[in-house]
Amino acid sequence: MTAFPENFLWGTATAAYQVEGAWAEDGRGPSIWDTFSHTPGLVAGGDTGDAACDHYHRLDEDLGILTALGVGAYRFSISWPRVRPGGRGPLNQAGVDFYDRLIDGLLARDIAPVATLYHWDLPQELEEAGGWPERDTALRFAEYAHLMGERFGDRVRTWITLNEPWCSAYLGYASGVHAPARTEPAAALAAVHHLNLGHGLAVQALRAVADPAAQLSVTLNLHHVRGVSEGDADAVRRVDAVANRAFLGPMLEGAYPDDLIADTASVTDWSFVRDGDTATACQPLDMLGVNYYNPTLVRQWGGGGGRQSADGHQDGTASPWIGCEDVEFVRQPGPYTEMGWNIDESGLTELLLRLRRDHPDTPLMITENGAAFADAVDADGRVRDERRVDYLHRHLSAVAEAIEAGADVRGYFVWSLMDNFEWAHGYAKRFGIVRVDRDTMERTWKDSAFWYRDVVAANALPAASAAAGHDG
Ligand code: PNW
Repeated sequence: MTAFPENFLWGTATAAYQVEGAWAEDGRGPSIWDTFSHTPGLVAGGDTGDAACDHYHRLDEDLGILTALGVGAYRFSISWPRVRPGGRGPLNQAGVDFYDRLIDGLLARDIAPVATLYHWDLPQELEEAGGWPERDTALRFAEYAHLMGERFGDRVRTWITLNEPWCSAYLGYASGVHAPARTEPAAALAAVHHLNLGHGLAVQALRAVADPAAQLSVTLNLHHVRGVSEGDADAVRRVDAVANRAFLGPMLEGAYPDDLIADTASVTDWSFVRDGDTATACQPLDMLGVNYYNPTLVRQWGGGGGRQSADGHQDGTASPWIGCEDVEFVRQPGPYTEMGWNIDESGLTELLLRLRRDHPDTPLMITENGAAFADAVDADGRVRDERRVDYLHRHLSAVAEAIEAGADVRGYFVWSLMDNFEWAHGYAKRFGIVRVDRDTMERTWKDSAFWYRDVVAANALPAASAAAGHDG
């Protein structure tokens, strides 16, 4: 038995576009992900989020699942284009009503709502005005944060401004594998800045209107970067700068790292950063959200015959790794999940301890961790996902180890409550602890859901030998 601290917050996570569906109902406007998924060839299998998991219409059933899991918190995101179509102008009351029902439903069941304001679904009209590379998007985001704080700030006590701005900026605007599918490195760095600025402005807006006891936070997909050998320290430094310190610097320390500015000098002069912006980005935070899936392994590119961009981008397609042209991303030893991501929980312990060292006053929360597997379904419908149980067990042990060593980790959210729209991979990649039948939308608890319910109830991990336990 590995016990967790008293009051440790156990939860599951989802995001609006990945689960809600109802993409054109009740006044919702289009987002960049509707545009992306409706463009042939961009999402595997031609999948879209039009119906997703139909969560919009199955709210009560899904609240029932959360209740039965016994979780203390549920992390969801508010769809900006559902509550404020177009990103400007009046609120869409029907959209607001949906989140009222969700929040009130959670509170009635003693489940704390953890609301993410931006999980990648930028209103399409704001992209047409330039998107995150434009400063105006940060200002519109702050307005939206203010409006949400006014509506829900009496009941939501934990807010997350942005989910994984790394993905929004670099996958959206540099490699183009996410919406809005642009491949413009300079624009991606401008997006980095306006996401940082938007975060700071949103925190200010929420502080002004939300419950004074509210916990304000941001979720980053920090990369735990390792070099193949000691000689690869500069490669590690570059990747750490563009992936981690590009956000941690302004948000937690009020400045961009000098090495990041230098490494990217051939791409941009950073003139979009105005006086006072990084001070605005650096608002006191009550918590830092960390999403962790796997570590990153790099080495100095030594091929001599040319440069290599990034993992999966050796074929001349655009890289998300700006300023890392001399870095080679090394395929790591397995085992792997269905995403091709290697399973190595030691990176999570090390990452949490690095954060404790560098930012000792900032409490941490694991806002996502989980794994995609092609789960086998028995004839009787039982889903034996022992690899997911093993993955979760390993990573929770890694969290416990970090806590033991002094990291202030307040909670853990499994990604994901249910199988959902896995962005450019569509529905083929299943991260849920609850299975969703794509034809009937029926929800079925996987073995991992029963296992997680028991972990939550015990506030402790079972001994490793019992890791694959389940209900009959
Ligand atoms: C995160 N990468 O996305 C998101 O927050 C979730 O919405 C998503 O479903 C989950 O992780 C699983 O992918 C990521 O390429 C997407 O490094 C891509 C990357 C990382 C995180």
